[in-house]
Amino acid sequence: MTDAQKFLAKIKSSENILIIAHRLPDADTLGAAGALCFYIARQLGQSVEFFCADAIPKSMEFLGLAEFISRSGALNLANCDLIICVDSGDPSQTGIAEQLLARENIFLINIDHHQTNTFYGDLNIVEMSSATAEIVFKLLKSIGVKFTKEISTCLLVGIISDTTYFTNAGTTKESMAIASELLKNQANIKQIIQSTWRKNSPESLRTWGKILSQLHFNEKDKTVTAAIPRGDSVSPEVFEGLANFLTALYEADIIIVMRETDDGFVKCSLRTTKDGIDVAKIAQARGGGGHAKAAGFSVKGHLEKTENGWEIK
Ligand SMILES: [Mn+2]
Repeated sequence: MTDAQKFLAKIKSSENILIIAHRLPDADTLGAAGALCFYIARQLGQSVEFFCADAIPKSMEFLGLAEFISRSGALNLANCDLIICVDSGDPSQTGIAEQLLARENIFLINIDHHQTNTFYGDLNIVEMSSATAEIVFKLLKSIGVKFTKEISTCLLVGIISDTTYFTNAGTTKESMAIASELLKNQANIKQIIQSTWRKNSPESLRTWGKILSQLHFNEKDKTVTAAIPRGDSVSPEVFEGLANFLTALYEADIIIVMRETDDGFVKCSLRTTKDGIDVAKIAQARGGGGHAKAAGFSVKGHLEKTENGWEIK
């Protein structure tokens, strides 16, 4: 049996399926989850619920995941017999690791593309693709799913977002071919561009301006650091968006965007566009994870500006 056949057999033999996106959800985890929810509910007519420990950002509401969120609000794993985690490299990414690890008689399918994935599922469909949405596309295609407009839109937003509009190192001819096939199946590209790219407000650009004006470039080790002190609250989307934007700085080997959180941590997002540099390894050594060209970690501490740039003290 192939993974896709096992995946389909598990879905068909389960009564209550729970799809889980990672915390601080991005377009890939939501798109991959959305495509699975729409397929299971609309084409198989089975019961499916969606869970994310954090709220769906306003910009992603158009995907239509709200209808799959449990009405009771509370998460009770005892009610389900199959869990599918999407785009989560390890259980802690879901925000409910303890409950996942303590589960009994619930089959867990882990669908992900992070190189730091820990293979925590009973079935692990882990591939180094441009996006988890790309893996879900291949899975659904191999079992003959009809790519409706809503499924195609969900998968395309994941691919567009994780490839940063087909510009980063994760972009392949396969991700472009899949995107093209999704467009043929009526994926709503106009809505995707509007929701993910043309969404800046004067307020968010002023925040960017303030952060960019304090940008530090260390010529010796070719790192660029940007910092967002506590009190300058920015959404996770602005934070990741800024890190992606800074990859336009060709002189920098490594881009680091740091943000102080209210609970005494500094969240760091790492990017590189250079061959031979693997930021996932840097993040993993500090308890985080991610991809070779985009990764992140959190450490306890606060930010201080020194003559060497921003430092975590
Ligand atoms: Mn992803």
